Amino acid sequence: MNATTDKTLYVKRRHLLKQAVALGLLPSAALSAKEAESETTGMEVSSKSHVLHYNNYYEFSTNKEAVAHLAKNFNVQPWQLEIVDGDQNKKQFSLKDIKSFTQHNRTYRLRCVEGWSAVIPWTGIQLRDLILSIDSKPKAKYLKFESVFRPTEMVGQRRENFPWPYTEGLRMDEALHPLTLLAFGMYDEELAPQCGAPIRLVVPWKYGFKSLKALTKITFTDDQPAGSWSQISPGEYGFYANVNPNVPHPRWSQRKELPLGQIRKIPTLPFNGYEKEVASLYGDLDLRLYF
Ligand SMILES: Nc1nc2c(c(=O)[nH]1)N[C@H]1C(S)=C(S)[C@@H](COP(=O)(O)O)O[C@H]1N2
Ligand SMILES: [Mo]
Repeated sequence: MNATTDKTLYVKRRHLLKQAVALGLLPSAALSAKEAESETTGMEVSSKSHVLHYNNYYEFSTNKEAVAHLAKNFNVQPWQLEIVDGDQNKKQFSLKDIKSFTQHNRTYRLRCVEGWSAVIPWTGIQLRDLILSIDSKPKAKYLKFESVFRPTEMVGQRRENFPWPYTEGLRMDEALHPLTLLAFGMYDEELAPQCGAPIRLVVPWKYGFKSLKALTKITFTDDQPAGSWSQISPGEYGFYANVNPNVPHPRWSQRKELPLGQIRKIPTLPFNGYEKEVASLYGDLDLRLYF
């Protein structure tokens, strides 16, 4: 075998490996951290300072630039994540328990329904690994996710015009998809408080509001959970919230997005660029009706 063939094979193998990682079929540990960050995605990672200082986190403030400061002293230790699977099965997980599952580094796009976006390198576990450790054949149709309620520490929660705690839901197959993460790190550091420390959900093909921060409770349920935003305004924020440039928000178009730190908008991609991986979850579902 000559050197050229060798190199071609190597490149091919790396390419396949990267594809497998990007699809969530292999842990990104199969690649070096740097490759996992940039090459699997071909996306430019957003600068950390932008991601840390422009946040949606209504528990603290509706002013995105004020969240970092207000969340600075948020107490994340000790932390318990409670998982309720029927009346009989309740389990508590510490952060240490969560971190003991296989860890993954994944760089994902995050697309806020408001029209801005970021590319963030997360560290976390696949939610599926946690779910399947509790119930290897989950029968419930949905999972309901709840954030912490701590109005003494979270000044925004003293406002009563929001249905606290912040709540979201996923269909079980969405929750079990390998792309769905529970993140506890970003940029190779602990998750910042303003970004949802100590644990948050990350569902990269859905609008950012589905990626709930400061997760404390997951409930298995057969009833489709009403997320906080769909409770407030069901005509604007649906249960699915799959990123979709073809379905405008009632008050603005979703065709484009402004990446944090940039001055030019870029086209928004169906399923936020994860169409190949997740479109099959939705089969014939009319995504204009089920937005
Ligand atoms: N608990 C909680 N989770 C939340 C929110 C929130 O207000 N409270 N905002 C959501 C919205 S609208 C977006 S776009 C993302 C923003 O994540 P980031 O600030 O880390 O970029 O978090 C989501 N998760
Ligand atoms: Mo958002």
